[in-house]
Amino acid sequence: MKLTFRWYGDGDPISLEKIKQIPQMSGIVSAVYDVAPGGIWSEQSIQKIKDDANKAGLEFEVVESVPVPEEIKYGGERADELIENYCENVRRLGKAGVKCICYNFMPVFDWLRSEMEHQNLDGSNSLAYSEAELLLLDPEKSELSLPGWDESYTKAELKRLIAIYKGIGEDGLWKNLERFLKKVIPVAEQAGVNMAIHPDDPPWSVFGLPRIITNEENYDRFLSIVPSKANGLTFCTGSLGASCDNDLVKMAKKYVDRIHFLHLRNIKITANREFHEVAHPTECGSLDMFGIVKALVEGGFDGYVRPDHGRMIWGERGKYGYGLYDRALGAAYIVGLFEAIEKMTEK
Ligand code: DNO
Repeated sequence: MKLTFRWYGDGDPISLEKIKQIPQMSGIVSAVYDVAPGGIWSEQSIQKIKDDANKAGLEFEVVESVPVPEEIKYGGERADELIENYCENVRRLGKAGVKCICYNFMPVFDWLRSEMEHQNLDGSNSLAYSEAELLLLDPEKSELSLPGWDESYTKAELKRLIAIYKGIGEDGLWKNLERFLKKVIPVAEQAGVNMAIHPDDPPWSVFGLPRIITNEENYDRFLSIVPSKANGLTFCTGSLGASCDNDLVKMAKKYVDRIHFLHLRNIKITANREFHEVAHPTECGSLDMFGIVKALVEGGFDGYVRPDHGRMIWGERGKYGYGLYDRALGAAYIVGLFEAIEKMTEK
């Protein structure tokens, strides 16, 4: 495996030098942040990320994300043109040495949470989700703003988009995903890039919006649309694990050949559809981190790994989920977990 760390570019308060000091850190996961979804990334911007990373002794082989514009997801008039732009980004990234592109196909919202600073007993805080609380914020009915999303859309835009997606439903979303994959995956193969779809977070429908990258049945369907290695997965334990119906150890074992990117984080499930994010080790939450990594190592996993969201600890303030300290602790835990399991399973 290769250990990586998400870096939000020049605006990220965490410097590349600090990231490099985390033991065994191989590279960054980043993106071009000043082009709107659907636009083409300039080769200079891509090269600059790579040069900055390399100067700090880090690689730049993973992009998270090349966002899929809404019009591709709902199948608007410009979908084909936007898919062509997407393909161009894949080509350019491949040319610059990127090996893995993470993306998602969630309508309107990416991750959803009801609280950004959930107070934990130890004085730290973390992101939390309570379905009951979130539903009170239904953008169609409420004037309150959604945590994390208040500036992304105007209320009118949001209502329009939600209505469109309700109209196309899951079937329409699958159809549009298929159209996207059939064009993008052959380009990725040519470019030497593995595409890695991120699961929906949380992995169920919210506010009546269709969500389809959610469970084993849908993974099977997704992977069979284009049965190519380049059509792969970002296995995000915290996203998939929010649903107790997902058996993550079983899924890790089953899909290991198509998992190119691993997001490791733990959550504590406190009730049905209610959880908060915790420190990475198995003991701290509801997910069997050891079992998941063991299944992957035994299956020959050789993709990229990153510690996912951390709590805010030691008084750190910063981008929710993406502070330095708890993600660095998570990285050290991940390295230990892999080292122990790899040495135990060596023939
Ligand atoms: C949140 C992340 C997601 C992820 C995208 C990938 O912190 O896990 O925003 O980057 O869903 O496209």
